[in-house]
Amino acid sequence: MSSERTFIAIKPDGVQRGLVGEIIARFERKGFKLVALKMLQPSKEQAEGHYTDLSSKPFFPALVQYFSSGPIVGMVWEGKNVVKSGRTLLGATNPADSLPGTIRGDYAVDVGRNVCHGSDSVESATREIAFWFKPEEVVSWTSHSANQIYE
Ligand code: IDP
Ligand code: MG
Repeated sequence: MSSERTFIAIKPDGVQRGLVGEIIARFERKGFKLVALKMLQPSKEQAEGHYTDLSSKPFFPALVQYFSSGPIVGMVWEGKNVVKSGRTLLGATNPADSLPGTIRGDYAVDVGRNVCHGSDSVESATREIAFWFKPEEVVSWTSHSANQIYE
C-alpha cells in the first residue's frame, strides 16, 4: 500500500466559518488517514514561505494577507494517490469552476477565499510537510480499516 502524503490546510476563512469538522470529515470518510494536525496562527513570513512559488503573482500580497489573517488548521493526510485525490476533494482553485460535491464547490465563491489548501504534487507535499511540521509531529500508525479500504 502506498504511503503517499499530502499537506492539507483549512485556511482562515474556513476556520472562521466553522468548516474545520466538515473538511476533516470528508477526508476521513473517503478513507484517508490523518497523520498530523495542528492549529496555528501563520505569521506573514510563514505565509510568504508557504506560497513562495507564487511570489511573482500580482495577487501574492493579498494572498499572504489572507493566509496570515487568522488561525489555520494544518494537516498531513496519508493514502494511495492522496495528493491528486486530495485536490479532487478540494475542487478547482477558483470556486466558480469547482464542482458541487467538492469542498470549494460546496462552500466557497471567490478564488481569494477558497477555504482550503492542498499540495499540488508529491514534491510540493514533501516541501510543505517539512515546512509546517517537525518530523516527530507526523505520526506513523496502522488503521484498523486498512484492509477494508485497500484490496
Ligand atoms: P491552489 O490553492 O488550488 O493550489 P494556486 O494556484 O496554488 O491554487 O494558488 C494559491 C492560492 O492563491 C489559491 O488557493 C487562491 O486562494 C489564491 N489565488 C490563486 N489564483 C488567484 C487569483 O487569480 N486571484 C486571487 N487569488 C488567487
Ligand atoms: Mg497551489
